[in-house]
Parts: sequence; structure tokens; C-alpha cells
Amino acid sequence: MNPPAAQGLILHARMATLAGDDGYGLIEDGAIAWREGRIAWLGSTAELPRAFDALRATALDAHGALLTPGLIDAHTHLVFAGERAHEFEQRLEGIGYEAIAHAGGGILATVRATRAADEASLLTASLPRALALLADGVTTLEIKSGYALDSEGEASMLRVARRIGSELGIDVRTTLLGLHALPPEFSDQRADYVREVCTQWLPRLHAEGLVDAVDAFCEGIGFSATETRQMFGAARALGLPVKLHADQLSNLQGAALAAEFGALSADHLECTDARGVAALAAAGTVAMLLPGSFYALRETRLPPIAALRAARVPMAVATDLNPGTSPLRSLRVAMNMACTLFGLTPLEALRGVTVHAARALALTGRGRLATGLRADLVLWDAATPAELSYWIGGTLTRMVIAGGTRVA
Ligand code: DI6
Ligand code: FE
Repeated sequence: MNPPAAQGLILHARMATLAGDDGYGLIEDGAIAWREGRIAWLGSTAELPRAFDALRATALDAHGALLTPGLIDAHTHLVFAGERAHEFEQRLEGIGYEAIAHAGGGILATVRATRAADEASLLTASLPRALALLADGVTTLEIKSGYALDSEGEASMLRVARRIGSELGIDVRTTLLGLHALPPEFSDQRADYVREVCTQWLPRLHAEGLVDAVDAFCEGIGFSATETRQMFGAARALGLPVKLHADQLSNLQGAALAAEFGALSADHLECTDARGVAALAAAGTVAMLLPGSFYALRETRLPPIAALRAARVPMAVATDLNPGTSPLRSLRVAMNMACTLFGLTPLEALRGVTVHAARALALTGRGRLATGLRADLVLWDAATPAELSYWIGGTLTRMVIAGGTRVA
């Protein structure tokens, strides 16, 4: 027998619908009804149609609390084994992130730990991180591979990512990040590694249904623009969307490269220049801001927020949750950092984890509250939308609903 259809009704909420091109789209004293996992009606509680009377018996009275769409964390690396607290200590002693990487630490330290873990322990290690995001209001989550760097291990990471979605009842989008670091067995054989990822792993993992998009770490300590281009060409040939770790530690013109391939998003952008901003604007590529790594690395170069804003480039905000540069388990804290460190307004931060984050994952049916969209909803212990960026830490969610079903 089928499980009962995911339906429900919330009354007397202050709803930030984020409908429209700007603003919160507030509905005061609002009601929202959903059936079969989709929003069936929303509007003023006083105007709720009789057709929804049957849902009234089990309706929830929000007593004026804030209701928003489920949050979307569109850039994470949360599947991995081990931790890198020792590198945190090293950086506090003044050793740089790039120096640690050159000495065999950094991403490759997590590769060693992840390769040593079996799939079950990888899931056990990763689930609590996803759960922390969920408890904080995240109902859609992107997870990248890139800590196994061999074909079978990357497949395991992506399967664990999918499994996290089914275990927690939230939607997980997977990204193949084969070009994250050069694995030791390929040192001095860069070209062979890139060719293998493009011509062997990608088609295979794609055929297994494990890849929703392709990413690369285009960086001095990562992969060059030429290598990234090769990867993007292979992805586009399979019809897969691309995105890019662009211009974080150095300006390799990653933003322009991402735009050239019609990337969904260009991520980081601390070193992006005017040319990169113009290219993003022309291509309609989302600027994915990751203040967690900026904070953890104690960066001083800010992404070009004013230029992005002026060029009307949509700005998303994500945690970049990873063991090295952003051990950040809360998307709301990322929103706070986006405001405090990058100068976003709380409105921009909220649109950045809803409307614009949905766009960065090519998901059109969520990120806002409107009839027909997925019933991904969060009821908050807050009265105003700015509070979501204002409070730092602690739990603010009262109820989290994904696809019409309560998940937290
Ligand atoms: N994303 C990444 O892939 C790298 N930086 C970032 O923002 C590094 C991840 C790591 O050090 O494990
Ligand atoms: Fe990242």
C-alpha cells in the first residue's frame, strides 16, 4: 500500500514567500496548504478556501512565527572520513593552507582517510553533518565527490551522498569533483589523470546515475584552466551542467571560464576581476559566495560584491562544508558571515540560500513559496526574516518539512 500522501496545513504564519524578483514577498497572517508533496494554496489565513477544510483538523497554528521555503545548501563536500583539526592548529601557528597542501596535507590528507574507509563507515561519518544542516533548515543539499580520486572510491562517495538523501528524506544533488587534487599515484602524470577522469570515470559514473553536475578545483594548487576546459568539454558532451571552484586563492580567470561553458555557478570568487564579473552577468551564471572558507582561512580579499550587485549577477550563499577550509555545519551561520564579512543584506543572504541557490542547482520548482512548487518549508522560532542571519548558532527551527513530509 502507498504511504499516505504528504499533506498538511499551517495557519497564522508570517510567510516570506520570496516570490517576485526582489524583496521577501511577505504575507502577514498567512496560511499554506500542501497535498502530495506540493503547495496547493497559500495566502491570507482569513481567505483559506473551504476546499481545505478537511485539513483544518490537523492544522498547525504558527502564532505569527516566520515561515520560509526550505533552505538550499548548494556547495558542500560533506562526505569524507576523518578530520583535519591538526591543520587548523598549524594554520594558527602561521603555516599557510597552500604550504600545508604542498607538504602532502590538505585535500590529500582527507583522500588517505576516505580511501581507508568502507562505504558504511563513510555514511556513518557523513550523516551527522547532513543532519546538522537539516536541523538548521536545509531541505536540499548539494554534495561533491573528490576525496577518493579513484573511480571506485568516487562512485562510493556519490552513492553515500544519494543514500544521505534517502535516509534523511531530503533532496541531495551530486557533483563529480574528480579534478580536486592530483592523487599520488598520478604524480608526474597529470595529463593521464585528467584524461582518465574525463574519458573513463565520468561516462561510467554518469551511466550509473550518480552524477548531476561536474565541478573542478581550478587553482594553482589544483588544476589549470586548460585541464578544467577538458573536463568541462567532456561534461557538456554528455549534457551535464558544470560549475567551478573559481578564483579563490588566485585569479586564473576562473569566473570567465565558467561563464564560457554556461556554468550553473562560479564559486568563491575572492580574486575575480571586472572581466570575470561581466562574463558571469552575460552568461547568467550564479555567483556562489562561500564565506566559511574566507573566514576559516582568514582571507583578506573580498569577492567583488558591489560589482556583482551592480551587474545584477544572482548571488547564492553556501557552507562549502569540508574538513579543510570550511568545517561549517550551519547554513545560517554562513548567512550571518555573508552579511558580516561580505556585506550582504539579510534579504540578499536569504535569497542566496533559497531562490538563487535553487537556480545554481538548476532546480526551478523550489526556493520560493508558490502554488505547485515542492512543499519544502521551515517554520522558525523567529518573527522576522532578518533574524535568520542575525542569530549566530543555536537552533532556530521549529519544524522542517521536505516534499510535504516533516523531517525535523
Ligand atoms: N573547496 C575545496 O574543494 C577546497 N577549498 C574549497 O573551498 C579545499 C577542500 C579541502 O581542503 O579539503
Ligand atoms: Fe568547495
